[in-house]
Amino acid sequence: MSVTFTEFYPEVDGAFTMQVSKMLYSDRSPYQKIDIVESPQFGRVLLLDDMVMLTERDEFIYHEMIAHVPLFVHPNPRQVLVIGGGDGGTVRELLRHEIVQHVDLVDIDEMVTRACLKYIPTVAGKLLSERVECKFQDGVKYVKETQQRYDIIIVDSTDPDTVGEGLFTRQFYQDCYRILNDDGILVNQSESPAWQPQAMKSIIRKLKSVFDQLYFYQAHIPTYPSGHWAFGFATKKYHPVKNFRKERYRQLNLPFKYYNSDIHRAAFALPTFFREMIDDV
Ligand code: AG3
Repeated sequence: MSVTFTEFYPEVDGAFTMQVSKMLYSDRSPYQKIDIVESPQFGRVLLLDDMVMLTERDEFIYHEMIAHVPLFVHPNPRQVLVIGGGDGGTVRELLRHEIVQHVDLVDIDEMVTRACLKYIPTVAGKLLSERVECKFQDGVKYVKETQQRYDIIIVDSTDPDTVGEGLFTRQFYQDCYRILNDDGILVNQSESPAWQPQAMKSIIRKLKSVFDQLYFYQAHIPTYPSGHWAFGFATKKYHPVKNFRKERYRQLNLPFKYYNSDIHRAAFALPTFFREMIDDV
């Protein structure tokens, strides 16, 4: 007998199925259903409301791309805010840069972090670092009320039709703009341009109306819907490619598995249908 997990993709009436060898954790928080399973091919897998958030096999792609792209553009990224990202993967990548002094992680669901620390420590372990403060509260409220200022904000959320809904609103982006320094950068996970054009367009419209400059970049993440994934790169000042910090990149010489200087540039080269979506809005 074989046990499987299936994520359904309502946008395309399709699905992705993987074999599961063990159920490690299953619970319901006040916000969502949380499962961690083990799969022979994908390693440990975090599911929220039956959607794949990460697999040990390919999480490096998403986490390297959401973290290193803005970090290698900002000249002096000292204070970083992560909204969502309670699994810790984004924080792990951020901390590889010594220049980052402090990371605030604001995630509404402490149970996700507890479960990941226990069952996926390869991803979550760095949340215990001294350079990190975890604040388990609503990110929407946090950005509205905080007096802190940040160089970079990374929105590492779930899909828009979940507990993460508020992280896709114009008001939220406005509050992020307010708490970013004058040369700040916001990066957010922006769903799949291939299969979620409506969600994508709504993100484009709102970010465009708030930020001075807006760009998108993409990565290939096999275990997310369609595998074609986008990130918004909204800035007050810097250009994602012209302001790439080549020197710091060379000096740090970090071993990456997906990210590199060619990918940094190439990720901003978009297919025509995606470019048109951005231009048309
Ligand atoms: N956050 C984005 C996951 C979106 C995946 N959507 C889906 N499977 N329907 C990932 C969190 C990792 N830190």
